Amino acid sequence: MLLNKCSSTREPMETSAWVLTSLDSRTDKNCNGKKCLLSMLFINAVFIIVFFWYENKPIRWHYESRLRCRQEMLYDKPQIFKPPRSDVLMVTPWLAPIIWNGSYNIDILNAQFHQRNVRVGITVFAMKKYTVFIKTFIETAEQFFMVGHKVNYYVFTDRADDISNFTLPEGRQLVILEVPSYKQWQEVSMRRMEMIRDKANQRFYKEVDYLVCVDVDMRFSDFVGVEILSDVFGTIHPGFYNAQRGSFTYERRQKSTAYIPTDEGDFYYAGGYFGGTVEEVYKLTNFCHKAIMTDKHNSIEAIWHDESHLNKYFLYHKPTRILSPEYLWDNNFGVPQFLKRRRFVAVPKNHNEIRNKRAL
Ligand code: 4GW
Ligand code: MN
Repeated sequence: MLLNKCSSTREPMETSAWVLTSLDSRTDKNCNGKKCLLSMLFINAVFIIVFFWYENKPIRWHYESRLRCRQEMLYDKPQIFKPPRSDVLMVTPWLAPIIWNGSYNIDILNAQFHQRNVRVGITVFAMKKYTVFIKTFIETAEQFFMVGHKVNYYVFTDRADDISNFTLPEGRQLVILEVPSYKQWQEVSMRRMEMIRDKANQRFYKEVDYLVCVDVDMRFSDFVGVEILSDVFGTIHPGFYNAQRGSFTYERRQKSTAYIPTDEGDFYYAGGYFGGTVEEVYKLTNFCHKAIMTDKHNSIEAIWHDESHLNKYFLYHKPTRILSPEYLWDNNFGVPQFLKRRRFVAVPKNHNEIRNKRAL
């Protein structure tokens, strides 16, 4: 029936008519066998090409809308016998992931965090002369930090006038928090715990979901995204990633609340990079501040100040995610083979100029 219809149809149906005629011609005694086979092959090829073109066209042309509508994403299947990195430790004995380049798919993570409409606060202290670091810090963060997500920069300072205005895109804002300064630099560093704790309790919990608490004398030089976010995270100090327990510069005097015996400890965490949910950061900073105050009362100051107390906290409240030294690097340590990215790097500072007594 179709054949009849096609035969009587003019140009538009010519191909189908030809196809069906060819199929039919298999029974035709006059049909040349080779010709018949070639036509069959040709038809198959056309079908295959059309099929793949049709299948792939919407993926390439409407990839984004498909992602949105069908929550679909194309990526390589994880391979059970092919870990993405075999040169570094990717999980702790308490099953917290250690974040290295190549160990995660940022598209999957971004989709998850966008679904939750996550807001991230980044706290930074620019007290006294350290306001000079703010410009580079924010400019590089705008390029690399949590790109595409909602971000609040919380800048704690005693010199609000020294902080220039930044034009930030929608969803990102700068909040200047004026706070009192302290005479001693050790106190400036340690009081960060108290100030973060207080603001977490007063306002951060209303404005953001996660907090990232970092040093200001730094620049972003590669992407830092939602892969770092977890209940509570710490960062491996770039000077101690391969050190023995005994050489970690933990507080070793029993008189201090930050004391850690030589046969304990997992990593040496950096004081200048931790974070988590607002609630977890509240718990962490509250713990450290109270410990700092107890030490003060007992006339002892931990060897590396707030960093010593942070290390004590993480020993008994294990982080749920750990950032590799990619997230906190100092070029004075060179560029070892395992370090595929340097995402957040110390800005060299002229200690005399930035820290001299008259400036404080
Ligand atoms: C010595 O004279 C000083 S001043 C040591 C730290 C100082 C300081 C630190 C300061 O005058 N103002 C200030 O805002 N800070 C904050 O504490 C700033 O956010 C800085 O990144 C953080 C830790 O100090 P740091 O970066 O100098 O510490 P390191 O050298 O261990 O990264
Ligand atoms: Mn620093």
